[in-house]
Amino acid sequence: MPPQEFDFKRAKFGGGFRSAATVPSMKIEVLTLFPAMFAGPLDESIIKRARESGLLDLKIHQLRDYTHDRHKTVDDRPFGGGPGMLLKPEPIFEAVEAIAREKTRVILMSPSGRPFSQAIARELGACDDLLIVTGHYEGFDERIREQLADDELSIGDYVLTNGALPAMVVIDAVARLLPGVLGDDESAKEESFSAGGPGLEYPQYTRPAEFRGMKVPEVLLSGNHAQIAKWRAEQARARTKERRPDLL
Ligand code: JF5
Repeated sequence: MPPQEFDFKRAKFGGGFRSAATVPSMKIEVLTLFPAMFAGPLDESIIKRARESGLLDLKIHQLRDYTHDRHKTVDDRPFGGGPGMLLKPEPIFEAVEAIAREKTRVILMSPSGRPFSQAIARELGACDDLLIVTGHYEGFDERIREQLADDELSIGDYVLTNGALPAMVVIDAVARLLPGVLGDDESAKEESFSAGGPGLEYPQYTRPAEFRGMKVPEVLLSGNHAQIAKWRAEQARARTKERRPDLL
Protein backbone atom coordinates (compact mmCIF):
# COMPACT_ATOMS: atom_id res chain seq x y z
CA MET A 1 0.00 0.00 0.00
CA PRO A 2 1.32 3.44 -0.91
CA PRO A 3 2.41 5.75 1.86
CA GLN A 4 -0.27 7.90 3.42
CA GLU A 5 0.42 11.57 3.17
CA PHE A 6 -0.93 14.10 5.59
CA ASP A 7 -1.66 11.64 8.34
CA PHE A 8 -2.26 14.46 10.78
CA LYS A 9 -2.92 12.29 13.77
CA ARG A 10 0.43 10.56 13.61
CA ALA A 11 2.32 13.65 12.54
CA LYS A 12 1.01 15.95 15.20
CA PHE A 13 -0.14 13.88 18.12
CA GLY A 14 2.42 11.12 18.40
CA GLY A 15 2.13 7.87 16.46
CA GLY A 16 -0.44 5.39 17.52
CA PHE A 17 -1.31 6.84 20.91
CA ARG A 18 -4.64 5.47 22.07
CA SER A 19 -6.23 4.89 25.42
CA ALA A 20 -9.53 3.34 26.38
CA ALA A 21 -11.00 6.81 26.70
CA THR A 22 -9.92 7.93 23.22
CA VAL A 23 -11.13 5.15 20.92
CA PRO A 24 -12.36 6.89 17.75
CA SER A 25 -16.07 6.69 17.29
CA MET A 26 -15.76 7.36 13.59
CA LYS A 27 -13.21 6.95 10.83
CA ILE A 28 -13.34 9.25 7.80
CA GLU A 29 -10.95 8.82 4.89
CA VAL A 30 -10.62 11.13 1.89
CA LEU A 31 -9.23 10.38 -1.54
CA THR A 32 -8.07 13.57 -3.25
CA LEU A 33 -5.58 15.10 -5.67
CA PHE A 34 -5.13 18.01 -3.24
CA PRO A 35 -4.30 16.71 0.24
CA ALA A 36 -2.75 20.03 1.25
CA MET A 37 -6.14 21.74 1.00
CA PHE A 38 -7.28 19.72 4.02
CA ALA A 39 -4.48 20.84 6.33
CA GLY A 40 -5.91 24.14 7.60
CA PRO A 41 -9.69 23.82 7.93
CA LEU A 42 -9.73 20.47 9.71
CA ASP A 43 -7.00 21.44 12.14
CA GLU A 44 -8.89 24.22 13.90
CA SER A 45 -11.39 24.58 16.66
CA ILE A 46 -13.99 21.86 17.22
CA ILE A 47 -12.76 19.45 14.55
CA LYS A 48 -9.22 19.75 15.85
CA ARG A 49 -10.41 18.89 19.34
CA ALA A 50 -12.47 15.94 18.02
CA ARG A 51 -9.36 14.54 16.34
CA GLU A 52 -7.11 15.11 19.33
CA SER A 53 -9.58 13.40 21.63
CA GLY A 54 -9.86 10.41 19.28
CA LEU A 55 -13.54 10.88 18.50
CA LEU A 56 -12.70 11.41 14.83
CA ASP A 57 -9.98 9.49 12.99
CA LEU A 58 -9.36 11.38 9.76
CA LYS A 59 -6.97 10.25 7.03
CA ILE A 60 -6.27 11.98 3.74
CA HIS A 61 -4.99 9.92 0.79
CA GLN A 62 -3.35 11.21 -2.39
CA LEU A 63 -5.02 9.66 -5.46
CA ARG A 64 -1.77 9.90 -7.45
CA ASP A 65 -0.17 7.41 -5.06
CA TYR A 66 -2.38 4.75 -6.65
CA THR A 67 -1.13 5.23 -10.22
CA HIS A 68 1.63 3.09 -11.77
CA ASP A 69 2.83 5.09 -14.77
CA ARG A 70 5.75 7.53 -14.76
CA HIS A 71 3.46 10.54 -15.11
CA LYS A 72 1.07 9.45 -12.36
CA THR A 73 -1.88 9.84 -14.72
CA VAL A 74 -5.29 10.15 -13.06
CA ASP A 75 -7.35 11.53 -15.96
CA ASP A 76 -8.12 10.92 -19.62
CA ARG A 77 -10.29 12.23 -22.47
CA PRO A 78 -13.94 11.18 -22.77
CA PHE A 79 -14.88 8.54 -25.37
CA GLY A 80 -17.17 10.11 -27.93
CA GLY A 81 -15.50 13.46 -27.62
CA GLY A 82 -16.38 16.55 -25.67
CA PRO A 83 -14.57 19.05 -23.54
CA GLY A 84 -12.31 18.38 -20.60
CA MET A 85 -10.96 15.33 -18.87
CA LEU A 86 -12.43 12.57 -16.73
CA LEU A 87 -11.00 10.79 -13.71
CA LYS A 88 -10.01 7.38 -15.04
CA PRO A 89 -11.16 4.24 -13.27
CA GLU A 90 -7.94 2.34 -12.47
CA PRO A 91 -6.38 4.59 -9.79
CA ILE A 92 -9.70 5.17 -8.02
CA PHE A 93 -10.62 1.46 -8.07
CA GLU A 94 -7.19 0.52 -6.70
CA ALA A 95 -7.31 3.21 -4.03
CA VAL A 96 -10.80 2.34 -2.84
CA GLU A 97 -9.93 -1.38 -2.78
CA ALA A 98 -6.83 -0.59 -0.69
CA ILE A 99 -8.49 1.85 1.72
CA ALA A 100 -12.10 0.75 2.15
CA ARG A 101 -13.20 -2.06 4.43
CA GLU A 102 -16.37 -4.14 4.02
CA LYS A 103 -18.44 -1.71 6.07
CA THR A 104 -17.00 1.50 4.58
CA ARG A 105 -19.53 3.81 2.96
CA VAL A 106 -17.96 5.18 -0.24
CA ILE A 107 -19.18 8.65 -1.22
CA LEU A 108 -18.41 10.66 -4.35
CA MET A 109 -18.52 14.46 -4.16
CA SER A 110 -19.78 16.15 -7.32
CA PRO A 111 -22.38 18.65 -8.55
CA SER A 112 -24.32 15.65 -9.95
CA GLY A 113 -24.88 14.15 -6.50
CA ARG A 114 -28.03 14.19 -4.40
CA PRO A 115 -28.28 17.37 -2.35
CA PHE A 116 -26.42 17.14 0.97
CA SER A 117 -28.57 18.07 3.97
CA GLN A 118 -28.71 17.92 7.75
CA ALA A 119 -30.72 14.68 7.39
CA ILE A 120 -27.91 13.12 5.33
CA ALA A 121 -25.32 14.38 7.83
CA ARG A 122 -27.22 12.51 10.56
CA GLU A 123 -27.41 9.42 8.36
CA LEU A 124 -23.65 9.49 7.73
CA GLY A 125 -22.93 10.14 11.40
CA ALA A 126 -24.36 6.70 12.12
CA CYS A 127 -21.73 5.03 9.87
CA ASP A 128 -18.52 3.67 11.37
CA ASP A 129 -16.42 4.38 8.36
CA LEU A 130 -16.66 6.81 5.41
CA LEU A 131 -14.46 7.16 2.35
CA ILE A 132 -15.07 10.42 0.51
CA VAL A 133 -13.80 10.50 -3.09
CA THR A 134 -13.42 14.02 -4.43
CA GLY A 135 -14.05 14.81 -8.07
CA HIS A 136 -12.17 17.04 -10.43
CA TYR A 137 -12.19 18.07 -14.12
CA GLU A 138 -15.46 17.17 -15.84
CA GLY A 139 -16.12 14.34 -13.40
CA PHE A 140 -15.78 10.59 -12.98
CA ASP A 141 -15.77 7.70 -15.45
CA GLU A 142 -19.30 6.32 -14.99
CA ARG A 143 -17.98 2.90 -13.87
CA ILE A 144 -16.67 4.52 -10.68
CA ARG A 145 -20.20 5.68 -9.91
CA GLU A 146 -21.77 2.33 -10.80
CA GLN A 147 -19.34 -0.09 -9.16
CA LEU A 148 -17.58 1.75 -6.38
CA ALA A 149 -19.80 4.44 -4.94
CA ASP A 150 -22.52 3.86 -2.37
CA ASP A 151 -23.61 7.46 -2.69
CA GLU A 152 -22.91 10.67 -4.59
CA LEU A 153 -23.41 14.01 -2.83
CA SER A 154 -23.54 17.64 -3.92
CA ILE A 155 -23.27 20.56 -1.50
CA GLY A 156 -25.14 22.90 -3.83
CA ASP A 157 -25.87 24.03 -7.36
CA TYR A 158 -22.58 25.62 -8.31
CA VAL A 159 -19.37 24.26 -9.79
CA LEU A 160 -16.08 24.28 -7.89
CA THR A 161 -12.61 23.46 -9.17
CA ASN A 162 -12.51 20.20 -7.23
CA GLY A 163 -14.31 18.31 -4.48
CA ALA A 164 -11.99 19.12 -1.57
CA LEU A 165 -14.09 21.96 -0.17
CA PRO A 166 -17.34 19.95 -0.52
CA ALA A 167 -15.66 17.02 1.26
CA MET A 168 -14.64 19.31 4.13
CA VAL A 169 -18.19 20.64 4.37
CA VAL A 170 -19.51 17.09 4.74
CA ILE A 171 -16.81 16.16 7.27
CA ASP A 172 -17.54 19.22 9.40
CA ALA A 173 -21.31 18.66 9.34
CA VAL A 174 -20.95 14.97 10.25
CA ALA A 175 -18.21 15.33 12.87
CA ARG A 176 -20.06 17.91 14.97
CA LEU A 177 -22.90 15.40 15.38
CA LEU A 178 -20.70 12.69 16.89
CA PRO A 179 -21.37 12.16 20.60
CA GLY A 180 -18.89 14.15 22.68
CA VAL A 181 -17.64 16.40 19.88
CA LEU A 182 -19.63 19.51 20.82
CA GLY A 183 -19.31 21.04 24.26
CA ASP A 184 -22.42 22.03 26.21
CA ASP A 185 -22.33 25.63 24.98
CA GLU A 186 -21.99 24.53 21.39
CA SER A 187 -24.70 21.88 21.43
CA ALA A 188 -27.28 23.73 23.57
CA LYS A 189 -28.84 25.44 20.57
CA GLU A 190 -31.53 23.58 18.65
CA GLU A 191 -30.71 22.82 15.04
CA SER A 192 -32.24 25.22 12.55
CA PHE A 193 -32.44 22.40 10.03
CA SER A 194 -33.34 19.47 12.25
CA ALA A 195 -36.15 17.16 11.17
CA GLY A 196 -39.46 19.01 11.08
CA GLY A 197 -37.62 22.07 12.31
CA PRO A 198 -39.11 25.52 12.39
CA GLY A 199 -37.07 26.87 9.51
CA LEU A 200 -34.62 29.74 9.90
CA GLU A 201 -33.49 31.20 13.22
CA TYR A 202 -35.08 34.25 14.83
CA PRO A 203 -32.97 37.45 15.16
CA GLN A 204 -30.71 37.50 18.21
CA TYR A 205 -28.94 40.23 20.15
CA THR A 206 -26.37 40.48 22.90
CA ARG A 207 -25.07 43.44 24.90
CA PRO A 208 -25.02 46.39 24.63
CA ALA A 209 -28.78 47.10 24.60
CA GLU A 210 -28.04 50.12 22.40
CA PHE A 211 -25.15 50.20 19.92
CA ARG A 212 -24.52 53.22 17.66
CA GLY A 213 -28.13 54.21 18.03
CA MET A 214 -29.42 50.73 17.15
CA LYS A 215 -31.67 49.42 19.90
CA VAL A 216 -32.39 45.83 20.84
CA PRO A 217 -36.14 45.16 20.44
CA GLU A 218 -37.92 46.15 23.66
CA VAL A 219 -39.68 42.80 24.07
CA LEU A 220 -36.35 41.01 24.58
CA LEU A 221 -35.54 43.26 27.56
CA SER A 222 -39.03 42.89 29.05
CA GLY A 223 -38.51 39.67 30.99
CA ASN A 224 -41.88 38.46 29.68
CA HIS A 225 -40.93 35.00 28.49
CA ALA A 226 -44.27 34.19 26.88
CA GLN A 227 -44.09 37.41 24.86
CA ILE A 228 -40.47 36.72 23.93
CA ALA A 229 -41.30 33.22 22.70
CA LYS A 230 -44.19 34.59 20.64
CA TRP A 231 -42.04 37.34 19.11
CA ARG A 232 -39.28 34.89 18.22
CA ALA A 233 -41.71 32.46 16.57
CA GLU A 234 -43.20 35.29 14.49
CA GLN A 235 -39.80 36.59 13.46
CA ALA A 236 -38.52 33.14 12.53
CA ARG A 237 -41.58 32.45 10.43
CA ALA A 238 -41.45 35.81 8.64
CA ARG A 239 -37.77 35.37 7.89
CA THR A 240 -38.31 31.82 6.63
CA LYS A 241 -41.24 32.92 4.43
CA GLU A 242 -39.11 35.73 2.97
CA ARG A 243 -35.83 33.88 2.42
CA ARG A 244 -36.65 30.17 2.34
CA PRO A 245 -40.32 29.58 1.51
CA ASP A 246 -39.34 26.05 0.46
CA LEU A 247 -38.84 25.20 4.16
CA LEU A 248 -42.41 26.06 5.15
C1 JF5 B 1 -16.34 18.63 -8.86
C2 JF5 B 1 -16.70 17.42 -11.32
C3 JF5 B 1 -16.58 17.26 -8.93
O1 JF5 B 1 -17.98 21.26 -7.72
C4 JF5 B 1 -18.21 20.36 -6.93
C5 JF5 B 1 -19.44 20.38 -6.12
C6 JF5 B 1 -20.43 21.37 -6.14
N1 JF5 B 1 -21.37 21.00 -5.26
N2 JF5 B 1 -21.03 19.87 -4.73
C7 JF5 B 1 -19.88 19.43 -5.21
O2 JF5 B 1 -17.36 19.30 -6.76
C8 JF5 B 1 -16.16 19.29 -7.54
C9 JF5 B 1 -16.34 19.41 -10.02
C10 JF5 B 1 -16.50 18.80 -11.24
C11 JF5 B 1 -16.75 16.64 -10.15
